[in-house]
Amino acid sequence: MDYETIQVEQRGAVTLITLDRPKALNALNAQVLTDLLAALAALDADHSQGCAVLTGSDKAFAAGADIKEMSGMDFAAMYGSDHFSGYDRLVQTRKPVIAAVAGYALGGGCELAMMCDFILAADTAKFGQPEIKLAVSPGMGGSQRLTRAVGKAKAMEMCLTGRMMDAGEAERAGLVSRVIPAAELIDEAVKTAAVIAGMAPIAVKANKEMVNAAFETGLTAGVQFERRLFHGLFGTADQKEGMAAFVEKRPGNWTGK
Ligand code: CO8
Repeated sequence: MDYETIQVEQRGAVTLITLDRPKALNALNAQVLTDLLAALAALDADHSQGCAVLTGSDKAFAAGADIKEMSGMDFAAMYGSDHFSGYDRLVQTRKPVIAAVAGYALGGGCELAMMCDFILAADTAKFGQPEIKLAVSPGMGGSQRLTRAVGKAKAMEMCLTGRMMDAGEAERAGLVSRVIPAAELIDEAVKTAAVIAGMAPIAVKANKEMVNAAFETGLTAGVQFERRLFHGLFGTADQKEGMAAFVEKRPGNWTGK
């Protein structure tokens, strides 16, 4: 399939999606959303693919929502079209998506990275919610996801001042899982995605769903949800295979059933 604003490449069982609007530092316009939704729907539908990596360029993962596209819009246009609400569908992707962030991840770019299942950051990465400088605010979940990721103090400071966090600070604050030298970012992200793609597919979906549930539920309900999904995995052929393979000291051979 051809896309206008992204490049999609399959590397084994890993789908590598690269934002491709270099002249606008990968600013997110309506077409990017359309392309991303199509690429992630294709990922979910393709049994040969187990995990995606979403990345940008060396200079920018994405420098935010497209300010030029938004600047002329009024309340009726924004509210009437529920502008960018399609990103809610993006987070419903059932296979894991890893954000591999180098350079700027600002505004909607930071929010897009946080919609992924986890973030691997190059040592050049810079995260920020600078919308306040434009007299607006995060609008794709940043005020909520950043606060859950790094806590109120840092999230509030970043949203109110627009200051950026470098990769080291982002790792210490829990926004990213690991910092990687920029030159190795894509290879390391694809390697990590390949590890995930090599796991039993139903178990991958269940693990993703239960970790995400921690954001939506209280502890007792979350633990209960986890336990029920754990019980459910004992209804899969891959659970039998996985435990037999352990006992027989061999790799598991997954059927996705
Ligand atoms: N939108 C559109 N174009 C952009 C954007 C953007 N967010 N960011 C950069 N560009 C363009 C520039 O206009 C410039 O284009 P041109 O060459 O035609 O002038 C080109 O990219 C290169 O940018 P710079 O010359 O500015 O590059 P610098 O290296 O000097 O600076 C920065 C890099 C610091 C990243 C700078 O470009 C910048 O500050 N960009 C804007 C960052 C920002 O404010 N992001 C937040 C945008 S608002 C947002 O994301 C809201 C999200 C919620 C939306 C929800 C809707 C419901």
